[in-house]
Amino acid sequence: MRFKIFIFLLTAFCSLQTGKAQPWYHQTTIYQIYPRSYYDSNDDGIGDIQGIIQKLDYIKALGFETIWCSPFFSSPQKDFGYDISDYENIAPEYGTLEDAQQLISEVHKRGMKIVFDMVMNHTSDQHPWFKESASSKTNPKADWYLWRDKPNKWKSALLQKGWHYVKERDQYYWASFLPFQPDLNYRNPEVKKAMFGSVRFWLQKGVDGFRLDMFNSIYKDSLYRNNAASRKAVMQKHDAKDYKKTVKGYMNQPESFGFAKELRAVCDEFGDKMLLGEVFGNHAMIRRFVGEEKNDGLGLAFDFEMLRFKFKAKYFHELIESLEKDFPEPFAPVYVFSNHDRRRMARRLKGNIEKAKLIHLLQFTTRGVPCFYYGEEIGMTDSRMPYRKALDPVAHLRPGLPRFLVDMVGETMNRDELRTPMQWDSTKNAGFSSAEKTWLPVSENYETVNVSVEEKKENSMLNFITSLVDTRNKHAALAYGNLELIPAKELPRNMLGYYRNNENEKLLVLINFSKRKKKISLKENMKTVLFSSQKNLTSLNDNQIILDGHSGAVLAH
Ligand code: TEU
Ligand code: CA
Repeated sequence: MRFKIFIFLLTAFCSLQTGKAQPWYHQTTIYQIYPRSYYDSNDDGIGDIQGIIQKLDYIKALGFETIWCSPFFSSPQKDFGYDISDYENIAPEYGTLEDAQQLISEVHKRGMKIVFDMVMNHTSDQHPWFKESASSKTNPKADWYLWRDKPNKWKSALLQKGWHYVKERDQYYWASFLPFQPDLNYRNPEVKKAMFGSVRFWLQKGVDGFRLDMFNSIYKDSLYRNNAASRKAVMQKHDAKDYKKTVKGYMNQPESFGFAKELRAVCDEFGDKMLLGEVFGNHAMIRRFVGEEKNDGLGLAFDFEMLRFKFKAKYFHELIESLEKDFPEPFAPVYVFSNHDRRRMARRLKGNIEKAKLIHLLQFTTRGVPCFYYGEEIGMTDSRMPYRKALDPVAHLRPGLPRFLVDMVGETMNRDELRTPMQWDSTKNAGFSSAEKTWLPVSENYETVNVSVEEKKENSMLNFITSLVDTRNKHAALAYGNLELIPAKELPRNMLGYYRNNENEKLLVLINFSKRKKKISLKENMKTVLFSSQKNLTSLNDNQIILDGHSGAVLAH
Protein backbone atom coordinates (compact mmCIF):
# COMPACT_ATOMS: atom_id res chain seq x y z
CA MET A 1 0.00 0.00 0.00
CA ARG A 2 2.74 2.43 1.02
CA PHE A 3 4.62 1.53 -2.10
CA LYS A 4 1.55 2.32 -4.19
CA ILE A 5 1.20 5.72 -2.55
CA PHE A 6 4.86 6.36 -3.18
CA ILE A 7 4.49 5.47 -6.87
CA PHE A 8 1.40 7.66 -7.09
CA LEU A 9 3.21 10.64 -5.58
CA LEU A 10 6.20 10.03 -7.78
CA THR A 11 4.07 10.00 -10.95
CA ALA A 12 2.22 13.11 -9.82
CA PHE A 13 5.55 14.84 -9.13
CA CYS A 14 6.97 13.82 -12.50
CA SER A 15 3.95 15.07 -14.37
CA LEU A 16 4.25 18.41 -12.58
CA GLN A 17 7.89 18.56 -13.52
CA THR A 18 7.37 17.86 -17.19
CA GLY A 19 4.00 19.60 -17.41
CA LYS A 20 2.63 16.43 -18.92
CA ALA A 21 -0.53 16.32 -16.88
CA GLN A 22 -2.58 16.09 -20.06
CA PRO A 23 -2.94 12.84 -21.98
CA TRP A 24 -0.49 12.27 -24.83
CA TYR A 25 -3.16 12.92 -27.45
CA HIS A 26 -3.54 16.52 -26.30
CA GLN A 27 0.11 17.17 -27.04
CA THR A 28 0.56 15.19 -30.21
CA THR A 29 0.80 16.05 -33.91
CA ILE A 30 -1.38 14.17 -36.41
CA TYR A 31 -0.56 13.26 -40.01
CA GLN A 32 -3.58 12.05 -41.98
CA ILE A 33 -3.06 9.42 -44.66
CA TYR A 34 -5.56 8.60 -47.37
CA PRO A 35 -4.28 5.02 -47.93
CA ARG A 36 -5.47 4.75 -51.53
CA SER A 37 -3.24 7.66 -52.51
CA TYR A 38 -0.16 7.37 -50.33
CA TYR A 39 2.16 4.73 -51.77
CA ASP A 40 1.49 1.72 -53.96
CA SER A 41 3.74 -1.20 -52.96
CA ASN A 42 2.56 -3.73 -55.58
CA ASP A 43 2.00 -1.52 -58.60
CA ASP A 44 -1.70 -2.02 -59.15
CA GLY A 45 -2.22 1.76 -59.12
CA ILE A 46 -3.77 1.77 -55.63
CA GLY A 47 -1.98 2.79 -52.46
CA ASP A 48 -1.88 0.10 -49.76
CA ILE A 49 -0.85 -0.76 -46.21
CA GLN A 50 2.59 -2.11 -47.17
CA GLY A 51 3.05 1.18 -49.01
CA ILE A 52 2.38 3.11 -45.81
CA ILE A 53 4.82 0.88 -43.94
CA GLN A 54 7.52 1.70 -46.50
CA LYS A 55 6.98 5.41 -45.89
CA LEU A 56 6.95 5.38 -42.09
CA ASP A 57 10.55 6.57 -41.89
CA TYR A 58 9.61 9.53 -44.05
CA ILE A 59 6.79 10.50 -41.67
CA LYS A 60 9.05 9.95 -38.69
CA ALA A 61 11.67 12.23 -40.27
CA LEU A 62 9.00 14.87 -40.81
CA GLY A 63 8.56 14.75 -37.04
CA PHE A 64 4.94 13.67 -36.66
CA GLU A 65 4.01 11.48 -33.73
CA THR A 66 0.55 10.21 -34.71
CA ILE A 67 -0.74 8.82 -37.98
CA TRP A 68 -4.45 8.71 -38.75
CA CYS A 69 -5.35 6.43 -41.66
CA SER A 70 -8.63 6.86 -43.51
CA PRO A 71 -10.43 3.48 -43.60
CA PHE A 72 -8.90 0.41 -45.23
CA PHE A 73 -11.42 -2.13 -43.91
CA SER A 74 -13.43 -4.49 -46.13
CA SER A 75 -15.64 -2.37 -48.33
CA PRO A 76 -17.21 -2.28 -51.78
CA GLN A 77 -15.38 1.08 -52.01
CA LYS A 78 -18.38 2.98 -53.29
CA ASP A 79 -17.34 5.77 -50.90
CA PHE A 80 -13.72 4.57 -50.89
CA GLY A 81 -13.79 2.85 -47.53
CA TYR A 82 -16.35 4.98 -45.70
CA ASP A 83 -18.82 2.21 -46.59
CA ILE A 84 -17.63 -0.73 -44.50
CA SER A 85 -18.77 -4.31 -45.02
CA ASP A 86 -16.59 -5.92 -42.33
CA TYR A 87 -15.11 -3.90 -39.45
CA GLU A 88 -12.66 -6.63 -38.53
CA ASN A 89 -11.07 -7.26 -41.87
CA ILE A 90 -9.09 -5.41 -44.52
CA ALA A 91 -10.08 -4.74 -48.14
CA PRO A 92 -7.85 -6.91 -50.36
CA GLU A 93 -6.52 -3.98 -52.41
CA TYR A 94 -5.05 -2.54 -49.21
CA GLY A 95 -3.69 -5.78 -47.76
CA THR A 96 -4.52 -8.27 -45.04
CA LEU A 97 -5.13 -8.34 -41.31
CA GLU A 98 -1.47 -9.28 -40.91
CA ASP A 99 -0.48 -6.15 -42.82
CA ALA A 100 -2.63 -4.03 -40.50
CA GLN A 101 -1.05 -5.68 -37.48
CA GLN A 102 2.40 -5.14 -38.97
CA LEU A 103 1.56 -1.48 -39.59
CA ILE A 104 0.66 -1.02 -35.93
CA SER A 105 3.84 -2.63 -34.71
CA GLU A 106 6.10 -0.84 -37.23
CA VAL A 107 4.60 2.47 -36.11
CA HIS A 108 5.19 1.59 -32.46
CA LYS A 109 8.76 0.48 -33.17
CA ARG A 110 9.43 4.05 -34.27
CA GLY A 111 7.97 5.50 -31.09
CA MET A 112 4.94 6.75 -32.98
CA LYS A 113 1.17 6.24 -32.61
CA ILE A 114 -1.53 5.18 -35.01
CA VAL A 115 -5.27 5.79 -35.04
CA PHE A 116 -7.76 4.09 -37.32
CA ASP A 117 -10.93 5.53 -38.79
CA MET A 118 -14.13 4.12 -37.27
CA VAL A 119 -17.28 4.64 -39.28
CA MET A 120 -19.86 3.78 -36.65
CA ASN A 121 -22.79 5.79 -37.89
CA HIS A 122 -23.43 3.62 -40.94
CA THR A 123 -22.29 0.47 -42.70
CA SER A 124 -22.21 -0.39 -46.36
CA ASP A 125 -25.48 -1.74 -47.74
CA GLN A 126 -23.34 -4.78 -48.60
CA HIS A 127 -22.58 -5.48 -44.93
CA PRO A 128 -24.08 -8.87 -43.98
CA TRP A 129 -25.89 -7.10 -41.12
CA PHE A 130 -27.76 -4.88 -43.55
CA LYS A 131 -28.45 -7.64 -46.04
CA GLU A 132 -30.05 -9.66 -43.27
CA SER A 133 -31.90 -6.68 -41.84
CA ALA A 134 -33.30 -5.79 -45.26
CA SER A 135 -34.42 -9.33 -46.03
CA SER A 136 -37.62 -9.30 -43.91
CA LYS A 137 -39.34 -7.60 -40.99
CA THR A 138 -38.84 -10.60 -38.75
CA ASN A 139 -35.18 -11.62 -39.10
CA PRO A 140 -32.92 -11.42 -36.01
CA LYS A 141 -31.34 -8.19 -37.29
CA ALA A 142 -34.64 -6.61 -38.39
CA ASP A 143 -34.11 -3.80 -35.89
CA TRP A 144 -30.37 -3.19 -36.49
CA TYR A 145 -31.05 -0.30 -38.86
CA LEU A 146 -33.69 2.44 -38.91
CA TRP A 147 -36.81 1.27 -40.70
CA ARG A 148 -40.08 3.17 -41.15
CA ASP A 149 -43.26 2.62 -43.06
CA LYS A 150 -43.24 6.20 -44.24
CA PRO A 151 -40.44 8.74 -44.57
CA ASN A 152 -40.59 11.91 -42.48
CA LYS A 153 -39.29 15.25 -43.73
CA TRP A 154 -35.61 14.82 -42.87
CA LYS A 155 -33.05 15.41 -45.59
CA SER A 156 -29.66 13.68 -45.65
CA ALA A 157 -26.44 15.47 -44.65
CA LEU A 158 -26.00 16.17 -48.35
CA LEU A 159 -29.48 17.76 -48.39
CA GLN A 160 -30.87 14.92 -50.48
CA LYS A 161 -33.41 12.18 -49.95
CA GLY A 162 -32.41 10.23 -46.83
CA TRP A 163 -35.12 7.53 -46.78
CA HIS A 164 -34.76 4.65 -49.21
CA TYR A 165 -37.35 2.02 -50.10
CA VAL A 166 -36.78 -1.74 -49.82
CA LYS A 167 -39.34 -3.99 -51.42
CA GLU A 168 -38.73 -7.04 -49.21
CA ARG A 169 -39.88 -5.09 -46.17
CA ASP A 170 -42.13 -2.62 -47.92
CA GLN A 171 -40.38 -0.05 -45.76
CA TYR A 172 -37.81 2.72 -45.92
CA TYR A 173 -34.40 2.79 -44.23
CA TRP A 174 -32.62 5.95 -43.14
CA ALA A 175 -29.17 6.93 -44.51
CA SER A 176 -27.65 10.17 -43.19
CA PHE A 177 -25.06 10.30 -45.97
CA LEU A 178 -25.35 8.40 -49.27
CA PRO A 179 -28.10 5.83 -50.04
CA PHE A 180 -25.68 2.88 -49.89
CA GLN A 181 -24.64 3.86 -46.32
CA PRO A 182 -27.58 2.83 -44.10
CA ASP A 183 -27.46 4.19 -40.51
CA LEU A 184 -27.24 1.71 -37.65
CA ASN A 185 -29.77 1.70 -34.83
CA TYR A 186 -27.82 2.26 -31.61
CA ARG A 187 -30.98 2.05 -29.52
CA ASN A 188 -30.70 -1.67 -30.12
CA PRO A 189 -28.21 -2.89 -27.48
CA GLU A 190 -26.99 -5.67 -29.79
CA VAL A 191 -25.77 -3.11 -32.32
CA LYS A 192 -23.84 -1.22 -29.68
CA LYS A 193 -22.37 -4.48 -28.41
CA ALA A 194 -21.29 -5.53 -31.90
CA MET A 195 -19.68 -2.17 -32.66
CA PHE A 196 -17.91 -1.94 -29.31
CA GLY A 197 -16.73 -5.48 -30.04
CA SER A 198 -15.00 -4.21 -33.19
CA VAL A 199 -13.56 -1.27 -31.27
CA ARG A 200 -12.08 -3.71 -28.74
CA PHE A 201 -10.85 -5.94 -31.58
CA TRP A 202 -8.56 -3.15 -32.81
CA LEU A 203 -7.62 -1.91 -29.36
CA GLN A 204 -6.46 -5.44 -28.56
CA LYS A 205 -4.31 -5.29 -31.66
CA GLY A 206 -2.66 -2.19 -30.21
CA VAL A 207 -4.20 0.68 -32.15
CA ASP A 208 -3.82 4.01 -30.26
CA GLY A 209 -7.33 5.29 -30.89
CA PHE A 210 -9.82 6.28 -33.55
CA ARG A 211 -11.00 9.13 -35.67
CA LEU A 212 -14.79 8.93 -35.56
CA ASP A 213 -16.74 9.49 -38.73
CA MET A 214 -19.97 11.54 -38.68
CA PHE A 215 -20.28 11.43 -34.94
CA ASN A 216 -23.11 13.98 -34.78
CA SER A 217 -25.62 11.61 -36.23
CA ILE A 218 -24.99 8.44 -34.20
CA TYR A 219 -28.49 8.76 -32.67
CA LYS A 220 -31.62 10.09 -34.35
CA ASP A 221 -34.64 11.51 -32.60
CA SER A 222 -36.44 8.41 -31.35
CA LEU A 223 -39.84 9.77 -32.38
CA TYR A 224 -38.60 10.81 -35.82
CA ARG A 225 -40.04 14.25 -35.25
CA ASN A 226 -39.49 16.77 -37.97
CA ASN A 227 -36.87 19.30 -37.08
CA ALA A 228 -38.98 21.88 -35.28
CA ALA A 229 -39.88 19.49 -32.48
CA SER A 230 -36.43 18.05 -31.93
CA ARG A 231 -34.93 21.51 -31.44
CA LYS A 232 -36.56 21.88 -28.09
CA ALA A 233 -35.62 18.42 -26.97
CA VAL A 234 -31.92 19.22 -26.84
CA MET A 235 -31.54 22.97 -26.64
CA GLN A 236 -30.35 24.63 -23.48
CA LYS A 237 -29.97 28.18 -22.33
CA HIS A 238 -26.27 28.59 -22.90
CA ASP A 239 -26.38 27.36 -26.50
CA ALA A 240 -25.12 29.84 -29.03
CA LYS A 241 -27.64 31.40 -31.39
CA ASP A 242 -26.73 29.41 -34.46
CA TYR A 243 -27.46 26.18 -32.66
CA LYS A 244 -31.07 26.56 -33.65
CA LYS A 245 -30.16 26.81 -37.27
CA THR A 246 -27.92 23.76 -37.35
CA VAL A 247 -29.82 21.23 -35.30
CA LYS A 248 -31.55 18.46 -37.16
CA GLY A 249 -33.65 15.60 -35.90
CA TYR A 250 -30.95 13.16 -36.87
CA MET A 251 -28.11 15.09 -35.27
CA ASN A 252 -26.79 16.00 -31.82
CA GLN A 253 -29.20 13.95 -29.75
CA PRO A 254 -28.66 13.72 -25.97
CA GLU A 255 -27.94 9.99 -26.37
CA SER A 256 -25.06 10.83 -28.73
CA PHE A 257 -23.28 12.77 -25.97
CA GLY A 258 -23.81 9.81 -23.66
CA PHE A 259 -22.53 7.46 -26.35
CA ALA A 260 -19.29 9.47 -26.50
CA LYS A 261 -18.76 8.72 -22.80
CA GLU A 262 -19.58 5.04 -23.21
CA LEU A 263 -17.12 4.72 -26.06
CA ARG A 264 -14.55 6.54 -23.99
CA ALA A 265 -15.07 4.02 -21.20
CA VAL A 266 -14.49 1.14 -23.63
CA CYS A 267 -11.23 2.76 -24.73
CA ASP A 268 -10.20 3.47 -21.14
CA GLU A 269 -10.09 -0.31 -20.57
CA PHE A 270 -6.97 -0.20 -22.75
CA GLY A 271 -5.24 2.91 -21.37
CA ASP A 272 -5.02 6.39 -22.86
CA LYS A 273 -6.57 6.15 -26.32
CA MET A 274 -7.29 8.99 -28.70
CA LEU A 275 -10.88 9.57 -29.73
CA LEU A 276 -11.06 12.29 -32.36
CA GLY A 277 -14.61 13.17 -33.37
CA GLU A 278 -15.76 14.37 -36.72
CA VAL A 279 -18.30 16.71 -35.22
CA PHE A 280 -19.94 19.58 -37.03
CA GLY A 281 -21.30 22.49 -35.03
CA ASN A 282 -20.40 25.45 -32.88
CA HIS A 283 -18.13 25.27 -29.86
CA ALA A 284 -20.99 24.74 -27.43
CA MET A 285 -22.04 21.71 -29.44
CA ILE A 286 -18.49 20.36 -29.65
CA ARG A 287 -18.20 20.70 -25.88
CA ARG A 288 -21.16 18.38 -25.47
CA PHE A 289 -19.21 15.68 -27.29
CA VAL A 290 -15.91 16.19 -25.48
CA GLY A 291 -17.49 16.72 -22.05
CA GLU A 292 -19.14 19.70 -20.39
CA GLU A 293 -17.39 19.67 -17.01
CA LYS A 294 -14.50 17.28 -17.54
CA ASN A 295 -12.90 16.00 -20.74
CA ASP A 296 -14.60 12.65 -20.21
CA GLY A 297 -16.27 12.31 -23.62
CA LEU A 298 -14.27 12.25 -26.83
CA GLY A 299 -10.70 13.33 -26.10
CA LEU A 300 -10.73 15.66 -29.11
CA ALA A 301 -13.09 16.93 -31.78
CA PHE A 302 -12.63 18.92 -34.96
CA ASP A 303 -13.91 22.44 -35.42
CA PHE A 304 -14.36 22.62 -39.18
CA GLU A 305 -15.18 26.32 -39.23
CA MET A 306 -11.48 27.05 -39.61
CA LEU A 307 -11.27 25.16 -42.91
CA ARG A 308 -12.86 28.25 -44.42
CA PHE A 309 -10.40 30.66 -42.81
CA LYS A 310 -9.87 34.21 -43.97
CA PHE A 311 -6.24 35.13 -44.51
CA LYS A 312 -6.34 37.97 -41.98
CA ALA A 313 -4.75 38.52 -38.60
CA LYS A 314 -8.14 39.52 -37.19
CA TYR A 315 -9.73 36.24 -38.27
CA PHE A 316 -7.05 34.17 -36.53
CA HIS A 317 -6.98 36.40 -33.46
CA GLU A 318 -10.69 35.75 -33.00
CA LEU A 319 -10.35 32.05 -33.80
CA ILE A 320 -7.61 31.51 -31.23
CA GLU A 321 -9.39 33.65 -28.67
CA SER A 322 -12.60 31.66 -28.97
CA LEU A 323 -10.84 28.28 -28.96
CA GLU A 324 -8.93 29.31 -25.84
CA LYS A 325 -12.14 30.41 -24.18
CA ASP A 326 -14.23 27.40 -25.15
CA PHE A 327 -11.59 24.66 -24.86
CA PRO A 328 -9.39 25.65 -21.91
CA GLU A 329 -7.37 22.96 -20.18
CA PRO A 330 -8.12 20.12 -19.59
CA PHE A 331 -9.64 20.43 -23.06
CA ALA A 332 -7.60 20.93 -26.20
CA PRO A 333 -8.66 22.33 -29.58
CA VAL A 334 -7.72 20.69 -32.88
CA TYR A 335 -6.21 22.91 -35.56
CA VAL A 336 -7.21 21.50 -38.96
CA PHE A 337 -6.97 23.25 -42.33
CA SER A 338 -7.50 20.47 -44.86
CA ASN A 339 -8.66 16.87 -45.09
CA HIS A 340 -9.86 14.24 -47.56
CA ASP A 341 -13.23 15.98 -48.02
CA ARG A 342 -12.45 19.63 -48.56
CA ARG A 343 -10.20 21.86 -50.61
CA ARG A 344 -6.47 21.76 -49.95
CA MET A 345 -4.83 24.80 -48.40
CA ALA A 346 -2.72 25.69 -51.46
CA ARG A 347 -5.90 25.79 -53.50
CA ARG A 348 -7.63 28.07 -51.01
CA LEU A 349 -4.62 30.38 -51.06
CA LYS A 350 -4.41 30.40 -54.87
CA GLY A 351 -1.06 28.63 -54.83
CA ASN A 352 0.69 31.13 -52.53
CA ILE A 353 3.06 28.87 -50.61
CA GLU A 354 4.45 31.64 -48.39
CA LYS A 355 0.91 32.28 -47.15
CA ALA A 356 0.35 28.56 -46.60
CA LYS A 357 3.50 28.44 -44.48
CA LEU A 358 1.98 31.02 -42.16
CA ILE A 359 -1.17 29.01 -41.59
CA HIS A 360 0.97 26.00 -40.75
CA LEU A 361 3.18 28.14 -38.50
CA LEU A 362 0.05 29.00 -36.55
CA GLN A 363 -1.22 25.41 -36.68
CA PHE A 364 1.90 24.04 -34.97
CA THR A 365 2.51 26.82 -32.47
CA THR A 366 -0.94 27.32 -30.96
CA ARG A 367 -2.19 25.38 -27.94
CA GLY A 368 -3.88 22.31 -29.33
CA VAL A 369 -3.41 19.43 -31.70
CA PRO A 370 -2.39 20.07 -35.30
CA CYS A 371 -4.07 17.68 -37.73
CA PHE A 372 -2.26 17.70 -41.06
CA TYR A 373 -3.35 16.15 -44.37
CA TYR A 374 -0.77 14.20 -46.42
CA GLY A 375 0.82 16.21 -49.21
CA GLU A 376 0.33 19.55 -47.47
CA GLU A 377 4.01 19.33 -46.49
CA ILE A 378 4.97 19.80 -50.15
CA GLY A 379 2.16 22.26 -50.84
CA MET A 380 0.15 19.87 -53.03
CA THR A 381 -2.87 21.50 -54.53
CA ASP A 382 -6.23 20.27 -55.87
CA SER A 383 -6.38 18.99 -59.43
CA ARG A 384 -9.28 20.14 -61.51
CA MET A 385 -11.38 17.24 -62.76
CA PRO A 386 -14.74 17.30 -64.46
CA TYR A 387 -17.58 16.30 -62.14
CA ARG A 388 -19.09 13.95 -64.66
CA LYS A 389 -15.99 11.74 -64.74
CA ALA A 390 -15.59 11.71 -60.96
CA LEU A 391 -15.12 8.50 -58.99
CA ASP A 392 -16.42 10.32 -55.91
CA PRO A 393 -20.17 9.61 -55.66
CA VAL A 394 -20.78 13.06 -54.12
CA ALA A 395 -19.78 14.71 -57.41
CA HIS A 396 -22.73 13.03 -59.16
CA LEU A 397 -25.44 14.18 -56.79
CA ARG A 398 -26.39 17.38 -58.59
CA PRO A 399 -25.59 16.90 -62.26
CA GLY A 400 -27.20 20.20 -63.24
CA LEU A 401 -25.29 22.32 -60.76
CA PRO A 402 -22.96 24.71 -62.60
CA ARG A 403 -19.37 24.33 -61.54
CA PHE A 404 -18.74 28.07 -61.25
CA LEU A 405 -21.29 28.32 -58.43
CA VAL A 406 -19.41 25.74 -56.37
CA ASP A 407 -16.13 27.48 -57.18
CA MET A 408 -17.63 30.75 -56.02
CA VAL A 409 -18.20 29.43 -52.53
CA GLY A 410 -14.65 28.08 -52.46
CA GLU A 411 -15.51 24.39 -52.27
CA THR A 412 -15.64 21.42 -54.61
CA MET A 413 -18.23 18.70 -55.10
CA ASN A 414 -15.58 16.35 -56.47
CA ARG A 415 -13.40 15.10 -53.66
CA ASP A 416 -11.20 13.24 -56.19
CA GLU A 417 -9.53 16.58 -56.79
CA LEU A 418 -7.92 16.66 -53.36
CA ARG A 419 -7.24 12.93 -53.08
CA THR A 420 -4.72 12.61 -55.89
CA PRO A 421 -1.64 10.40 -55.37
CA MET A 422 1.16 11.65 -53.14
CA GLN A 423 3.94 13.25 -55.16
CA TRP A 424 7.19 11.58 -54.15
CA ASP A 425 9.51 12.44 -57.04
CA SER A 426 9.71 13.50 -60.68
CA THR A 427 9.58 9.98 -62.16
CA LYS A 428 6.54 8.26 -63.69
CA ASN A 429 3.35 8.69 -61.62
CA ALA A 430 5.31 10.94 -59.25
CA GLY A 431 6.95 7.81 -57.83
CA PHE A 432 3.62 6.78 -56.29
CA SER A 433 3.25 3.63 -58.40
CA SER A 434 4.71 2.15 -61.54
CA ALA A 435 1.31 0.96 -62.77
CA GLU A 436 0.18 2.04 -66.23
CA LYS A 437 -2.83 3.76 -64.68
CA THR A 438 -3.15 5.03 -61.14
CA TRP A 439 -6.60 4.99 -59.48
CA LEU A 440 -6.75 8.77 -59.84
CA PRO A 441 -4.46 10.68 -62.16
CA VAL A 442 -1.38 12.22 -60.59
CA SER A 443 -1.54 16.02 -60.42
CA GLU A 444 0.00 17.82 -63.40
CA ASN A 445 2.43 19.77 -61.25
CA TYR A 446 4.22 16.68 -59.90
CA GLU A 447 7.53 17.41 -61.62
CA THR A 448 8.04 20.59 -59.61
CA VAL A 449 5.98 19.83 -56.52
CA ASN A 450 7.33 16.65 -54.97
CA VAL A 451 9.30 15.39 -51.99
CA SER A 452 12.54 14.75 -53.81
CA VAL A 453 12.72 18.20 -55.45
CA GLU A 454 11.71 19.99 -52.27
CA GLU A 455 14.21 18.19 -50.09
CA LYS A 456 16.93 19.86 -52.12
CA LYS A 457 15.34 23.31 -52.19
CA GLU A 458 16.27 25.44 -49.22
CA ASN A 459 13.16 27.57 -48.95
CA SER A 460 10.72 24.79 -49.81
CA MET A 461 7.50 24.03 -48.01
CA LEU A 462 8.88 20.60 -47.12
CA ASN A 463 11.97 21.98 -45.41
CA PHE A 464 9.87 24.56 -43.62
CA ILE A 465 7.40 21.96 -42.33
CA THR A 466 10.25 19.73 -41.18
CA SER A 467 11.82 22.57 -39.16
CA LEU A 468 8.42 23.66 -37.90
CA VAL A 469 7.45 20.23 -36.55
CA ASP A 470 10.95 19.90 -35.15
CA THR A 471 10.57 23.26 -33.39
CA ARG A 472 7.33 22.10 -31.86
CA ASN A 473 8.90 18.84 -30.75
CA LYS A 474 11.89 20.59 -29.18
CA HIS A 475 9.95 23.24 -27.29
CA ALA A 476 7.62 21.78 -24.74
CA ALA A 477 5.98 25.20 -24.29
CA LEU A 478 4.50 24.78 -27.78
CA ALA A 479 3.03 21.38 -26.96
CA TYR A 480 1.52 22.23 -23.60
CA GLY A 481 2.29 25.78 -22.52
CA ASN A 482 -0.23 28.57 -21.96
CA LEU A 483 -1.20 30.77 -24.83
CA GLU A 484 -1.33 34.52 -24.35
CA LEU A 485 -2.57 36.57 -27.27
CA ILE A 486 -1.04 40.02 -27.77
CA PRO A 487 -3.82 42.61 -28.14
CA ALA A 488 -4.13 43.69 -31.78
CA LYS A 489 -3.61 47.33 -30.87
CA GLU A 490 -0.13 46.57 -29.58
CA LEU A 491 0.90 45.24 -32.98
CA PRO A 492 1.18 46.77 -36.45
CA ARG A 493 -1.89 46.35 -38.65
CA ASN A 494 -2.75 42.83 -39.85
CA MET A 495 -0.21 41.20 -37.57
CA LEU A 496 -0.85 38.41 -35.12
CA GLY A 497 1.24 37.70 -32.05
CA TYR A 498 1.07 35.38 -29.09
CA TYR A 499 3.26 34.01 -26.33
CA ARG A 500 3.55 30.38 -25.40
CA ASN A 501 4.79 29.90 -21.88
CA ASN A 502 5.51 27.06 -19.56
CA GLU A 503 7.51 26.87 -16.36
CA ASN A 504 10.79 26.76 -18.29
CA GLU A 505 10.45 28.84 -21.39
CA LYS A 506 8.65 31.70 -23.04
CA LEU A 507 8.24 31.76 -26.79
CA LEU A 508 6.84 34.51 -28.97
CA VAL A 509 5.12 33.84 -32.29
CA LEU A 510 4.72 36.73 -34.74
CA ILE A 511 2.86 36.40 -38.02
CA ASN A 512 2.62 39.12 -40.62
CA PHE A 513 -0.56 38.55 -42.65
CA SER A 514 0.01 41.72 -44.62
CA LYS A 515 2.04 41.87 -47.81
CA ARG A 516 3.95 44.84 -46.41
CA LYS A 517 7.13 44.68 -44.39
CA LYS A 518 6.57 45.33 -40.65
CA LYS A 519 8.86 46.47 -37.87
CA ILE A 520 8.14 45.40 -34.30
CA SER A 521 9.94 46.53 -31.16
CA LEU A 522 10.31 43.73 -28.68
CA LYS A 523 9.96 44.28 -24.97
CA GLU A 524 12.94 42.09 -24.25
CA ASN A 525 15.95 40.64 -25.92
CA MET A 526 14.99 37.52 -27.85
CA LYS A 527 16.60 35.13 -30.28
CA THR A 528 15.15 33.53 -33.37
CA VAL A 529 13.99 29.97 -33.24
CA LEU A 530 12.36 29.81 -36.65
CA PHE A 531 11.59 32.08 -39.61
CA SER A 532 9.00 31.17 -42.22
CA SER A 533 11.08 32.68 -44.96
CA GLN A 534 14.82 32.74 -45.46
CA LYS A 535 14.66 36.07 -47.19
CA ASN A 536 17.07 38.72 -45.92
CA LEU A 537 14.35 41.14 -44.98
CA THR A 538 13.25 39.03 -42.05
CA SER A 539 15.79 39.87 -39.40
CA LEU A 540 16.24 40.43 -35.71
CA ASN A 541 18.47 43.19 -34.33
CA ASP A 542 18.65 45.19 -31.10
CA ASN A 543 15.24 44.20 -29.77
CA GLN A 544 13.65 44.93 -33.12
CA ILE A 545 12.33 42.47 -35.62
CA ILE A 546 11.61 43.21 -39.24
CA LEU A 547 9.16 40.83 -40.81
CA ASP A 548 8.84 40.70 -44.55
CA GLY A 549 5.34 40.68 -46.07
CA HIS A 550 3.68 37.29 -45.55
CA SER A 551 6.27 35.99 -43.17
CA GLY A 552 6.39 34.89 -39.59
CA ALA A 553 8.77 33.94 -36.82
CA VAL A 554 9.08 32.06 -33.57
CA LEU A 555 11.32 33.79 -31.02
CA ALA A 556 12.63 32.74 -27.63
CA HIS A 557 14.54 34.24 -24.74
O1 TEU B 1 -17.79 13.11 -43.96
C1 TEU B 1 -18.95 13.68 -43.52
C2 TEU B 1 -19.32 15.00 -44.09
O2 TEU B 1 -20.40 15.44 -43.79
C3 TEU B 1 -18.50 15.82 -45.03
O3 TEU B 1 -17.23 16.12 -44.70
C4 TEU B 1 -18.70 15.39 -46.45
O4 TEU B 1 -17.77 14.46 -46.89
C5 TEU B 1 -18.64 16.54 -47.41
O5 TEU B 1 -19.49 17.52 -46.95
C6 TEU B 1 -19.08 16.09 -48.78
O6 TEU B 1 -18.78 17.08 -49.70
C7 TEU B 1 -17.41 11.83 -43.54
C8 TEU B 1 -16.13 11.43 -44.23
O7 TEU B 1 -15.10 12.32 -43.86
C9 TEU B 1 -16.37 11.36 -45.71
O8 TEU B 1 -15.21 11.09 -46.44
C10 TEU B 1 -17.41 10.29 -45.96
O9 TEU B 1 -17.75 10.27 -47.32
C11 TEU B 1 -18.66 10.53 -45.12
O10 TEU B 1 -18.39 10.85 -43.77
C12 TEU B 1 -19.50 9.27 -45.09
O11 TEU B 1 -18.89 8.30 -44.31
CA1 CA C 1 -1.34 -1.43 -54.37
